[in-house]
Amino acid sequence: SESPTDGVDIARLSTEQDDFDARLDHLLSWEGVSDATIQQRVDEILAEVRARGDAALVEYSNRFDRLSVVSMAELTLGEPRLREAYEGLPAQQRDALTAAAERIRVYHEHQKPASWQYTEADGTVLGQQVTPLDRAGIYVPGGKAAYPSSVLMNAIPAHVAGVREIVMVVPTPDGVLNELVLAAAYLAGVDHVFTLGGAQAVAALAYGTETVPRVDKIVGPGNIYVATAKRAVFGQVGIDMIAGPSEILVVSDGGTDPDWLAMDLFSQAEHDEDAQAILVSWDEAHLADVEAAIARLLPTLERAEIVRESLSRRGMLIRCRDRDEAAALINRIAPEHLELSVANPEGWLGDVRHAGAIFMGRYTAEALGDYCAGPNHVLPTSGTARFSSPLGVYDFQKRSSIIHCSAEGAGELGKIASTLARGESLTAHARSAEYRLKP
Ligand code: HSO
Ligand code: ZN
Repeated sequence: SESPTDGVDIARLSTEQDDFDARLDHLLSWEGVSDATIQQRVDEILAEVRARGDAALVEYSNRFDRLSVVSMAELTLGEPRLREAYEGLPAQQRDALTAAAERIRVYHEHQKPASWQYTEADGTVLGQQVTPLDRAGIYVPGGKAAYPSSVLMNAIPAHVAGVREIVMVVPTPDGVLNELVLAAAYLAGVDHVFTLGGAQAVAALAYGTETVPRVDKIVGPGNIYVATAKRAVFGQVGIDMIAGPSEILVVSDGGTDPDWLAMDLFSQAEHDEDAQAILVSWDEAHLADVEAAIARLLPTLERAEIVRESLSRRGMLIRCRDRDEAAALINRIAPEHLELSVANPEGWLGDVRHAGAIFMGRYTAEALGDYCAGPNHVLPTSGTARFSSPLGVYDFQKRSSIIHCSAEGAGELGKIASTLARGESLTAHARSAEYRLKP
């Protein structure tokens, strides 16, 4: 029963409909475009940057960002320039950015894992040592999608993890710098910024050039060229997840102001036309109230056209039978953002197995988490919350195993190892272990 409301054609679903599963799956599915031409162009750019370094970067930047620079020096911003951007911000922006950065830092400090070890009776010590990456690269998109908040969310966990050098790349189409992005980089502890974008920026970070240092891992969102380039250099360097469009699933028990819920759905939908906003409730009258609020408030939005498009492409208002059915839907959808707009959200936590971030109660708008609550806003999308986690300090660290055998321990382990090694016909292994057996 689709019910167009003043040009907002948001799908109405009920779990009682025969075709509910098919409709839900259809609206959830999202295919990232990946075509052979893009792949080929990206491969060519990667090869050029790898072979010709800075010269290729200068050429591509002039071509794709309509610049006219002659050397990488003109595409390099050092710490003083970042500080200048920070200091030049209007006080209110500067204070808000600083407060957000501090809250994000404190939250991520709690994520720092400890190294550990234990000692066995014979004195053998076993453990795990956690160490940061030497260098991380952060890709920041240009233009409309250049979010200073995302600079904080990507760079602060790297900084907290103890990464020695954080390199950021951001394209400057037509030479336009985004001061808020530079200020965020300053606050987040970014060491240098190169005004590069696209596949060429990814190539520079992955392979290194005369000017751009090679990094160990590349994180941050980007367009299809960036995503394709990241996939291609994976293995040479680490990468984060390739994010799909942003999504929100709101569960309401009927007790939240419909205007609040409509605006929460809009806040996701305004990101882009493929973003997904879903509301689930067992209260039919409440769903109708939210639908009316959507129709009334949508025309008041700055980004009304994007929101209208995204709600009609992939939005849903779902009526379910009861609370348990709502909980089952959460786990089936495994949303990037889950808002539990209910009276007793703690009572739900035990039932939520798959969600990137869980916003508890009527007051916790997703927008607060997007900017400043503290947790990361880089989250698993498209159902990948089934197996992955928010970006965090752990993404900028690795673990080394520690093994320190006592003489006695080497004797005990040597017997086991030599037996297993002979079973594998690896006699040098066996003899290496046997040398250390007690006579
Ligand atoms: N909701 C976005 C993050 C963001 N929102 C940035 C505003 N700025 C992806 O989860
Ligand atoms: Zn957002």
